[in-house]
Order: sequence, then structure tokens, then C-alpha cells
Amino acid sequence: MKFAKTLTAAVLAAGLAFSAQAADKMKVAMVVKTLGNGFFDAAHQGADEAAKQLGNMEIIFTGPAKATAEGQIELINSLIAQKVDAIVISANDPDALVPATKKAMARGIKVLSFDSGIAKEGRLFNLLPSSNALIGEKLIKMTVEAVGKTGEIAILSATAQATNQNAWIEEAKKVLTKPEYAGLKLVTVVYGDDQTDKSYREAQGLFKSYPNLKAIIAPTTVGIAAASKAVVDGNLVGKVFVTGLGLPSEMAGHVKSGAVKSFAIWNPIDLGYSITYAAHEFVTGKAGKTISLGRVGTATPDANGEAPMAEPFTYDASNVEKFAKFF
Ligand code: RAM
Repeated sequence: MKFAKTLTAAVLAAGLAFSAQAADKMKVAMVVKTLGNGFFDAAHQGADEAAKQLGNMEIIFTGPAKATAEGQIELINSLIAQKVDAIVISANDPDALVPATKKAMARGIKVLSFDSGIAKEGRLFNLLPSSNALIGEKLIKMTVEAVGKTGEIAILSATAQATNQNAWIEEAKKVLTKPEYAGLKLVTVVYGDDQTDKSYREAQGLFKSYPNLKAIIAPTTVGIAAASKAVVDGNLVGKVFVTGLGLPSEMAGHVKSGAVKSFAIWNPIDLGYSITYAAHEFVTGKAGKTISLGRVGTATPDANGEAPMAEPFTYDASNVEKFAKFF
């Protein structure tokens, strides 16, 4: 009997120790625009890397099936109920998420955005992948490299409310107003909602509506891959060029086929790592005027509470294969 009692006490004590340890683990939720997107899978990989380095951290990786604000709001509410320590989010809408993330912050949850930001009042910090202006310039520069300075061009974006794509498109449009680009005519902006099939159909719609189209700029990894496939399937290689932001692993074949001359992106693994590291800095009270991003460096938020991570990197036939094994 005495043995049994001691054993029970020991088991109980072990159980308590275990749950105390589990409770101590910092829970960081990464809410992405949508599941099944290779870009966010790479960001997840970076989050896991940061968690491993920092120790005692659990990553909850989640996102809606479709890139909607409603889907993300539902997830945020459930994460509030789970009492996570931090939420890092790539927002499907800058404003629609604010009431939900404000509620989270009122409960002590540190909310940060990355990739696609939440409006200032709805988060503590927004990590931009790069400067919006640099990305806008890059998109036009790559277009000119592919088709020259004259002709019809179109943009195939992600969702109509996406903070990041809208900011980049705005910057690209600013660049197009320069006299040297007067010959480039932006005929339309269409939205594939970061769904492969919808993006593919939108690209086909562009070929039909604009028979003289020379280039599609897709500032989304889902859109650029789908548009490139539509160009290949439609036997339009050499007639319509695709450029934008893509993953080397998904784009190597399209560079080879000739549908794409060059595209750009930053390192999505580093982005996921950096925002997870930043979340840790906020939860532990270490974030100040500068925020450590671990092995990636530091971020110094501007008046809007935002900071860029890195410059976009350009890929073409000379280097795409080399990077395809990473992301
Ligand atoms: C898609 C998403 C993401 C964006 C990349 C470039 O994967 O829309 O938000 O940053 O493209």
C-alpha cells in the first residue's frame, strides 16, 4: 500500500512537472494567407529553425484554405482561446483583421505581421520582406529586360485586398509614370487570389482580351507559376513573357522553357525565421528601438512600426537551378 501511495505521488509529481514544463513553452502561432502555398511552407521552415535555436518554443502553423480575412479572423479567435503567447501573421486584409488582433493584444498576446501587413493599430510590428519601392522598381526593371520599353503589359496579382501586393503594385505604377516608360501601357490588373486554377484562368483571360499583350507581371509566387504554365500551354513562349515574384523551386522549369527570363524574391525561410525571432523578443520584453532578428540581423521599426528585411534577389538561367533546392 505504502509503495502504491509513493508510486502515485511520484507519477503525480512527474505529471505536474511535465505539465508545468509544457505550460512554460512559448507558443508562437504563424497564421499565413492560405495553406498549401510553397512560400509559406518555406516561412514555416524558418519558424521551426528559430524555435529550435531559441528552445522551449512551440510553433503552431495555420492558415485558411482560401486567402480570406474571414478565415484568418476565425483562426485568430481560436488562438486567443488557446492562450498563445504570440501571433505572427501574413494578412489577407490590412484593416479587416484589426478588431480580432486588437482583442488578442488586449489579452496580452503579442501580435506581429510579416510579408503582408496589418494596419498599425492592429499589431506591434510589421516585418516587410523588402522596401515596397525597391520591389516596385524591380518589377518594372525585369519587365523592361524581357520586352523592352514599349507594348501592353498586365498585372496578375493575388487577392484584391492583399496589403503586400497592393503596395507593390502602387509602387510599380509610380515607376511607370516616369517619361522613360511612357511606351509601356498597363492595360489591366487581375486577381488570381493565390489559387493556381483561378490564376491560370485569369492569365488565359488576359491572352484573349489583349491579343497584343507582351508581358504579365505576377507579384505572387502562385500567380507567376500559374501564368507561366498558361503561356507554355497556350504556345505563347516568345510572344508573352512572365515576370514577377516567384520561388526558384517552382520557376526553374519556366525559365528553361523560355516563358520567364527573370524573376525576383527574398528568402522566405529567413523571413519566417526573422518574424519568429522577433516574436520571441516581444514576448520576453527585449524588443526596443531595435529588434533582434537572430542570425538575420536587426530591424529598426520606422514611425509606422515597420522595417524591411532584405533586398529582393533576381533569378535567371544563370542561378535558378542552384537556389531551387532551398526554396
Ligand atoms: C505569394 C503570397 C505572398 C507573397 C509572395 C511573393 O506566395 O501572396 O504573400 O509575398 O507570393
